[in-house]
Amino acid sequence: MRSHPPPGAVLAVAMLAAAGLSLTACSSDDLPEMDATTPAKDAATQHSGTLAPPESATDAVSYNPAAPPGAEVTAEVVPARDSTTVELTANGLQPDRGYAVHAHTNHCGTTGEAAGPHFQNRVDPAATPDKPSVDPAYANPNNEIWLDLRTDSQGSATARTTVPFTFTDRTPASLVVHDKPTTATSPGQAGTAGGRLACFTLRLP
Ligand SMILES: [Cu+2]
Repeated sequence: MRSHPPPGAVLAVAMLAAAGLSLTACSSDDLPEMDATTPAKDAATQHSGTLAPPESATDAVSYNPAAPPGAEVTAEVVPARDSTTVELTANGLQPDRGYAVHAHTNHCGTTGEAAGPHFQNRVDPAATPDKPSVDPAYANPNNEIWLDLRTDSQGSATARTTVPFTFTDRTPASLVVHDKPTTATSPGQAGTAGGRLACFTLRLP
C-alpha cells in the first residue's frame, strides 16, 4: 500500500496545523471569528484626548501651562503574547523640549496626585502610598511603562515603548506627563521625573 504518506509526514502536517500555520490559503469561511474568540484584553486600543483645565477636563487634564490646554494626546496600547507596546503621540506641547511620561495606577483627577503611583508589573513590596517605589529593581522601564517625549519645533512628539509583560488582573489607568525631560534611574530616585504637568486617563479593557 503506497497510497498513504508516511506517518511522520502526517504528524508534521498535524503539528503545523496545531501551531496555527496553514500550508495553503483557506477561504475566509474556514477562519474562526476573531472578534468572538479573542478576549477584549488582547485587542489593541486607542485613546485620544485634548488637554483641558481641571475644572472642565474629563479624561485629559492640564495642571501647568508647560503642558497647555489644547494640546492633543493619543495613546495606542497593543498587547502581544508576552509583551505590550504603548505608543504616545502629542501635539501642541512646548517646542524643542523633553517630557518624561509614565503609566500610573489611577485615573486622572483635579490634581496631579490623583493618578497615584506608577503602574508596576511586579509591585515593589517596600512601596507605600506615602513612599512610592524608588528602587531601581522595580522602578525601571522594564517593570514600569516609561515614554520620554522629545518635542520638535512645532511642539509635536511621539514615543513608543515595548515592555516584557502583559496586563492580567491590573491595568494602568493613566499616563502622566512630568516636567523633567527624562526619568531618574539611581537608587532612591528611580522613577522620579519632577512635577506632574498633565494627565491622560486610559480606559483599558
Ligand atoms: Cu510618573
